[in-house]
Amino acid sequence: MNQQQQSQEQIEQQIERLREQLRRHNHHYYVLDEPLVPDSEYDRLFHQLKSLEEQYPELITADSPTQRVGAAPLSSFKEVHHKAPMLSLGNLFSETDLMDFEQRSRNRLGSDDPLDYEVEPKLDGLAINLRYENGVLVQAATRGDGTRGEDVTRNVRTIESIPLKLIGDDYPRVVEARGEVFMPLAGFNAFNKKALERGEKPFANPRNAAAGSLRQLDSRITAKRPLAFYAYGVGEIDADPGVTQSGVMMRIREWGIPVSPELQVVTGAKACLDYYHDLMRRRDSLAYDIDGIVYKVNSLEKQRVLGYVSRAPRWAIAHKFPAQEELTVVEAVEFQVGRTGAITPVARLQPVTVAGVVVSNATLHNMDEVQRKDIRVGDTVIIRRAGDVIPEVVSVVGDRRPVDTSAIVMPQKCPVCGSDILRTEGEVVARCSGGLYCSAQRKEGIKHFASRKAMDIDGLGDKLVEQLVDAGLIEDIAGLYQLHVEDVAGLERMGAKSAGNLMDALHKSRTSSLSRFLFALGIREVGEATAKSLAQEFLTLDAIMAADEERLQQTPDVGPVVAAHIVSFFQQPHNLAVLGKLLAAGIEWPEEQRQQGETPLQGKTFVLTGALSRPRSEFKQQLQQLGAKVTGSVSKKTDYVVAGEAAGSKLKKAESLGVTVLNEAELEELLTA
Ligand code: 9MJ
Repeated sequence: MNQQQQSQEQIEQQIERLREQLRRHNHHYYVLDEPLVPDSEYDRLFHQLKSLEEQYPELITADSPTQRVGAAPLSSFKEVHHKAPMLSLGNLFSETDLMDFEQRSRNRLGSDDPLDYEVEPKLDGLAINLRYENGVLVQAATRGDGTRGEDVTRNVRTIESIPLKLIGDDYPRVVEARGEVFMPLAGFNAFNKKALERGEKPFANPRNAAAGSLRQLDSRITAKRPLAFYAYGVGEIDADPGVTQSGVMMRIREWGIPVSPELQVVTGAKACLDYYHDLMRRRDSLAYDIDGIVYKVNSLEKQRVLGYVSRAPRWAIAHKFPAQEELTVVEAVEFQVGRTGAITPVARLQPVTVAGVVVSNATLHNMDEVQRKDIRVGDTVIIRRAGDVIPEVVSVVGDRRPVDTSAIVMPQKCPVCGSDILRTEGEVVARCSGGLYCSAQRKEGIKHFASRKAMDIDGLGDKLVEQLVDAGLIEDIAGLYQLHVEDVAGLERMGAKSAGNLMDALHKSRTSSLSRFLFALGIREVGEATAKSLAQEFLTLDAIMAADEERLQQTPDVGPVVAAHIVSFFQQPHNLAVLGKLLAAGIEWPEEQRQQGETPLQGKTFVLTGALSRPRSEFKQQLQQLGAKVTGSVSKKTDYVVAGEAAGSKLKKAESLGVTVLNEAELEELLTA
């Protein structure tokens, strides 16, 4: 072999090594949610590969991780004929519907045994089929009418979490993974923010954003959109798929294709409902929108027996969450004054039930939002209520606008104290300039001080604070501890007993913690987490008060803006006077300790595999709280492998390495020990 050939071969090997490394990193990042290296290292490898490929363009292959940038526009999408039809799902809307579904399935199966279901969130995006031949992504197509879809391969190749090449070597020669392309909320919000800054039209919701992005003829545009993918089934596959739906999904995940981390196996309709309610509660903390749950009979044999009706499987059904959006009419707009004087326009609405709760107010955030959404009094609007979040106006229904609407105008004077309303150049928020002269600001400050996560003063609700301030009994938070039982007992709906209880609660609240107290003071931008970090960093109030901006910024999460707010708070004579009175009233806290210490599973490394009966993320969080590390791959360094249902190669590897294997019950025992 001459010198040149040898170096050519070495370069080919180097390129292939880099590609393998990048694929492995992608798999850990997107599928296992366990990055192996920091982003900077990934970028370094990526650029190394890219520059080698630039030097040797003849070595570029379509499955290289660099080949995701999009290509010149198409004039139209080619049609794709699905080898196995892509199904849609029937819906059910109530618990009775679910019981009926279960009973129907059992009747058809001729068995009264409880059924196992694979359960997973229903994503609201665009269904696609990914076809891999010899491990390489060769085609991606939309569902279309279920038989014929559109070839969106170029666009799908730009989605980073979709592998261009499968990992490992035990994938079938042909496998089609089916799933949903969606836009996670962070990306959706960031994209819309940028669109607005550029004066472009934002997307109405993440579903439209995903569909609009995937159906671009110019894949270079798709490449700029933050899309993601979770598989929920298979199409054509030239291997024995195994015996359960969950087992198939675990194998797909092992080949490097992302599968929802929420996927579980449960037994019986009752357990399906528990899962439904659990996810509905957690719906707003997920990184993406879901609109319900999908229940699938887990046994593939039972699926075959149950079969299909029209284009929907009889073995799967979607259970939709209640709608979070409804239509109503804006009857008036009022302006509320917050703790920091911020003026918020609030729409008074014709009352309407949204997701089971009657809504009659919705925040309009600020005047920029009012203008952008072009909201007028009298308009019919779409309102959205998501979880505990304050309901908001999504958009106006333009063609329902009556002729006699009126504009929403920011007042020039504070509706509560009459001071000027000012808006600093470059800020979206307008503020009442009354400061502590404004009773609204004082009331909000006291409500915040008393709230659960601050001083947690039981029984001191919003109404009572308003009465106390309106009656002139207190002026500020320090006044709370000067109250006498007779002052309070005379108030509306207050007897001697509740007055006594409030006194007790006030007394009790004096013993608190430094972080709660800091949070309770209501320093601008100092939320709960920042207050905790400050307490940990400085340990005493005196040390925080003595710190300058530079020193404050050594605290995690404290930047120049927060530091400036803190310094300015402790410079104001009024605040120092209030602080003095609070400390004189006996507010105290135990000495702050730096957290470290040993926790029971400190330093132990866990790998979770297979389907568990609670979300993997929950187990992971619990383990981490006990000091354990949770990683994605099994090695000699792994202490425990937790094997759920249909665990595959990781379990085998654990056994071959002699790593301790736990079942779910044993894990639960460790967690509660
Ligand atoms: C969605 N949209 O999340 C299915 N889906 O299964 C899930 N859709 C499906 N499964 C069979 N999780 C046909 C459609």
